[in-house]
Amino acid sequence: MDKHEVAFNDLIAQDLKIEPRDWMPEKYRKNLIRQVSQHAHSEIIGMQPEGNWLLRAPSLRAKQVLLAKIQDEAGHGLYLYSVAETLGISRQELVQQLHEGKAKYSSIFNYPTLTWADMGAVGWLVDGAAIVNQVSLQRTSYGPYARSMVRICKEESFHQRQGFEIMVQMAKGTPEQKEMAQDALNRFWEPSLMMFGPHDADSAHSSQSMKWKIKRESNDYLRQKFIDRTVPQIEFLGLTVPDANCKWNEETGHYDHSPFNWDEFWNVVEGNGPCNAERLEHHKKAQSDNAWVREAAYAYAQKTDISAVAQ
Ligand code: FAQ
Repeated sequence: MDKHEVAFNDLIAQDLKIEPRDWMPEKYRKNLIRQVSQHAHSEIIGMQPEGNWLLRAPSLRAKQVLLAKIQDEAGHGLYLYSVAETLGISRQELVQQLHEGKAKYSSIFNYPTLTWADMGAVGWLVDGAAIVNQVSLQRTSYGPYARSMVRICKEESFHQRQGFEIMVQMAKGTPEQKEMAQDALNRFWEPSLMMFGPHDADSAHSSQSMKWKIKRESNDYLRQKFIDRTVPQIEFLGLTVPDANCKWNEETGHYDHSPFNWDEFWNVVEGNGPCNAERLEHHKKAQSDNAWVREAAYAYAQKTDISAVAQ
């Protein structure tokens, strides 16, 4: 082991942060780019299912709140692309990997948002699941990633509350509204649990990522934490958990649940979910329609000699 590797291992062992100028193993760098870019793409692609409801929000207040939330997600994507750039990859390459299907984004965003109650379910469940995962990532070993998570978690917490507020309004509203809330929960429950990734036994990256402290908790641990925290909220709403086997287990101190449909998960991850093609096409079109903005910014930067501008 050379002295660089010893110093790197030492920083990890002491729970200190690895910073962009520190030496790091090539596999650590590549694995981080993979995870952070997947995270960034998720934030950006994740704007689409909610953007679908912006022009149909039921009040001006609801529209303002949803708009602010979606703009936050754009900000999260930008912080995370910047984190990935500190690892020596350009924004252009990251977007190209997404378009070529080499980089993934969260499976959850490949499901359609069919009713206004889905805006409640997305904020409450999807942002709720994202928070459980991201709170643990505040302690990730890569400094810029850990620091970006602090602000992101604060904002996700507002998103979770805005979603829960919609769910309360719907679940305590008319019978039809309550039915819509239940239907949204039914459709988003299992896909939200799958955001945490495959079972630990099938998680290709977990073992190495945990050793390097890129990941601080396992997929199954975080998924169970989310279930335990969310089932009482479902009960508060007067809704039914869409899983007959989801019952409190005195012995384990956790809620049991049915086995998940992993075939569906892998099918969506491999690009065959209900909205995969639509999401990617929309992103490619936006990228090409807006090319002139990047070109103009680049031309302006060259004229004014701002050498640090991203291409
Ligand atoms: N979807 O070995 P593992 C949000 C892939 S942010 C698609 O367990 P890892 C905010 C995985 O990439 C949501 N693919 O992987 C918001 C790997 O394939 P690869 C995003 C998945 O990395 C709300 C393979 O399966 N959050 O929602 C998924 O150790 C509302 C094997 O899996 C993050 O990205 C999946 N669900 O653990 C925005 C958090 N799960 O790359 C807008 C950061 C796994 O070898 C609106 N990421 N795969 O080709 C992580 O914590 C981790 O990457 C995990 C997966 C836990 C997601």
